[in-house]
Amino acid sequence: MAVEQTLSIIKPDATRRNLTGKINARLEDAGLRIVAQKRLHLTRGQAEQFYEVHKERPFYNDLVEFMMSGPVVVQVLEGEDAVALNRKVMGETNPANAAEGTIRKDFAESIEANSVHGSDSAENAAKEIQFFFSRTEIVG
Ligand code: IDP
Ligand code: MG
Repeated sequence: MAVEQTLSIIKPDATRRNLTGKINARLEDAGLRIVAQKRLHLTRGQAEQFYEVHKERPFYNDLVEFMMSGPVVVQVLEGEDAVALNRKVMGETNPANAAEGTIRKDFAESIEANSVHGSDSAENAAKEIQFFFSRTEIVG
């Protein structure tokens, strides 16, 4: 294990319900440090590009619309094994399959409106962090 950084997004379903603080508490309680954070409204271009890997999936267009439907909070999380740890704290994509005590189990509305994004590998984390943050915005 090593200290890693990962990209997290608090999605529009969660900002709409004023859950930013509750979700941040879950992340911090798990040992992740929020070393960068900003609230923004994704443009269509940003949402399309961020989820480009899913372009051929049937849910892509709806996902892009959903991610533009309200503000998001993008953040860089740092900690031991941060990529895998964040995925564990988030829970499965479909809240119906998510373990007890995970963010998605407790807060997600649906498989689409599932409250949080987290990078799925160290390689993708590096790309996704760069997509939203400059180096000077990340303060460890
Ligand atoms: P992940 O967020 O758990 O990594 P991915 O498979 O990468 O899941 O999917 C990206 C996002 O696309 C999900 O978080 C969710 O918002 C949405 N999504 C995934 N699968 C479905 C689906 O079957 N129907 C609708 N939306 C989906
Ligand atoms: Mg994913």
